[in-house]
Amino acid sequence: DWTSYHRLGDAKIHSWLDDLAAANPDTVSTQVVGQSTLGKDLKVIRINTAGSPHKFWIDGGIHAREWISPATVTYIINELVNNYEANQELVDAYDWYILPVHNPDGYEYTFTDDRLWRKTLTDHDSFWGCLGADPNRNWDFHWMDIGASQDKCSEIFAGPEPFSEPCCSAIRDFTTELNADSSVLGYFTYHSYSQLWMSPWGWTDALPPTYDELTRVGVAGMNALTAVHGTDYEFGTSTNVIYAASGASDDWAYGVLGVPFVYTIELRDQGRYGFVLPADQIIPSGEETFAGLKVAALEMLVLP
Ligand code: 0X9
Ligand code: ZN
Repeated sequence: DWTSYHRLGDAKIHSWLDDLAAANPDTVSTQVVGQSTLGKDLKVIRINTAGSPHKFWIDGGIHAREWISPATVTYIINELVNNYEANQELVDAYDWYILPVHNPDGYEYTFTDDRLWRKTLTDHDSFWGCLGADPNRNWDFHWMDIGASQDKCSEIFAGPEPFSEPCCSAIRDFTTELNADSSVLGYFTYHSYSQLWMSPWGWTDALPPTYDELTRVGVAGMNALTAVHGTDYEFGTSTNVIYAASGASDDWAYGVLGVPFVYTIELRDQGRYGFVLPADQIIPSGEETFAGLKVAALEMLVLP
């Protein structure tokens, strides 16, 4: 349910995904697309109701402490699978691939050890004993250009080299295979917090080549999101609305993978609770985020 935040194992997120697949054997399946550093599964759920040629990638939980992200992504999955009648046009329009917890080691660590942990838990032999790398600085596109660090104790440690983090290289490989025929239209990655709907680029303040299209679809989605509960969002490129930071998954998905509609969405709130967002905001966040996704995803299919 969406009244509290859930762990990964033991009848929690992963087994819920498997239960959805078991209950909908013709349309829903799960697959383990790799393992984290500590051997936890990277579990992707696929929802394919109508054999659409257009694929859609969604991930959450790349940063461990951003609990509203996996919670909102599982809410989205539930809408797509268990509320099919109400959302049929959207569900049928894509072949969906959704990873609720991109950084499972870090996510579990925020329950057991450190609520505000951000990074992975890979041991990079830090002199000071610091663990992990920032999985959103580890992608091989302008890696370490800006807004990233080589200090192993930094919250934005980019890793010793690009794709040092197994949770990043596994998703690189999986999405590259998915997009071998250029069929992935959307790559949405959910973070928190700040209430921002961001397009590439995040490594430069220059606008990406298709910024007009990214804006048309992104602003349509954002307005639909705001319409649900009046939650204010801002649209723009990552560099222009927060800060320049390179080596993130969004710029890689747009610049290397070549997916046309790539967004990083920073969910609730604007800092009152920050990462420690009360669980009673999960459902409203899910409702509005799903409404935004729905409009954006359908808008993506409309030729400009
Ligand atoms: O810094 C990040 O990785 C993201 N913000 S967060 O507070 N969730 O850590 C923003 C990433 C935006 N994209 C790029 N800078 N490319
Ligand atoms: Zn984040």
